[in-house]
Amino acid sequence: MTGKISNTSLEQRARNIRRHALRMAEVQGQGYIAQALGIADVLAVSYFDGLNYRAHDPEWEGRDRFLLSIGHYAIALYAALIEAGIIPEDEIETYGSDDSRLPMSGMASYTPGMEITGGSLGQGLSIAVGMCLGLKRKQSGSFVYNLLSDGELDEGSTWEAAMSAASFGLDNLIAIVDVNNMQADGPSKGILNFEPLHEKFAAFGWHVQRVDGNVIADLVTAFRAARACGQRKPRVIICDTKMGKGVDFLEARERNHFLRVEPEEWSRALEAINAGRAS
Ligand SMILES: Cc1ncc(C[n+]2csc(CCOP(=O)(O)OP(=O)(O)O)c2C)c(N)n1
Ligand SMILES: [Mg+2]
Repeated sequence: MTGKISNTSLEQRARNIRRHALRMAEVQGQGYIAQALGIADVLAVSYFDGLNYRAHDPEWEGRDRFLLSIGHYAIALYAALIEAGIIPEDEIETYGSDDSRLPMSGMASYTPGMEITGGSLGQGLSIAVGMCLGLKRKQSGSFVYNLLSDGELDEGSTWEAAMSAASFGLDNLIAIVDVNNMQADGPSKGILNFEPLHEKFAAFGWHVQRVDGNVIADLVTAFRAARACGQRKPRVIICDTKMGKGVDFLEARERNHFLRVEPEEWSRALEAINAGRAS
């Protein structure tokens, strides 16, 4: 809910999101935890300063939609939905198990608050464009947020959607790109160089901001400016994030797209978050 809470409270929310994600990953002993730690600040600002929603009525028509293109980041979104009160905290123990509402890849039909099934990369922005057009036809004031990864920028469909969004003047669309400079096969820029990203989105007709995605105060300013910019343009917030943020030995891992962590390391990771070194 657009609650305008203090940055200190948002930092606490981000720490809680990291804790929930770590506890889920511990259930499986592995997971996409480095991304979750990296994106926790963005999710805290999204769910506690940016989005309008009703925790007890996740399908409320007047809500802002948050689309997760990147199904493998589901662990991060579940952690935010738990912190937001949309998913009960005790479901953490079911993470990734048969019959759980929290499968390892995000599935819209399973989980409250999960708007789309996004595991096939590069589809989210196109879905967001369609939703934005539909909301405009209904004269809704809701915004559609779409969290993409830097790996998704390699998908041509992302750029078709970016061009469409500007062409249709979708000022109800806010894309968030997590630039963690990592993909499944290694550092993103070594695979396909997507820079200069600010200039690319600007050339496509978007309102563009680029921020440190692990600095709450900067995120708050950018998220508020994206809603309020007043131009008839889609908006993008490019967020540079640090994988493993807040847990020094996970930040230091080189190939951290998918992590296995030893049992004793989970408690060390939680201690690092509890000690407040995150954010
Ligand atoms: C269309 C498509 N191609 C390939 C994949 C396999 N895949 C899953 S995650 C991933 C890496 C994508 O990059 P990014 O999300 O930036 O990785 P991360 O930051 O999580 O390391 C790939 C290629 C997929 N899910 N969908
Ligand atoms: Mg990445």
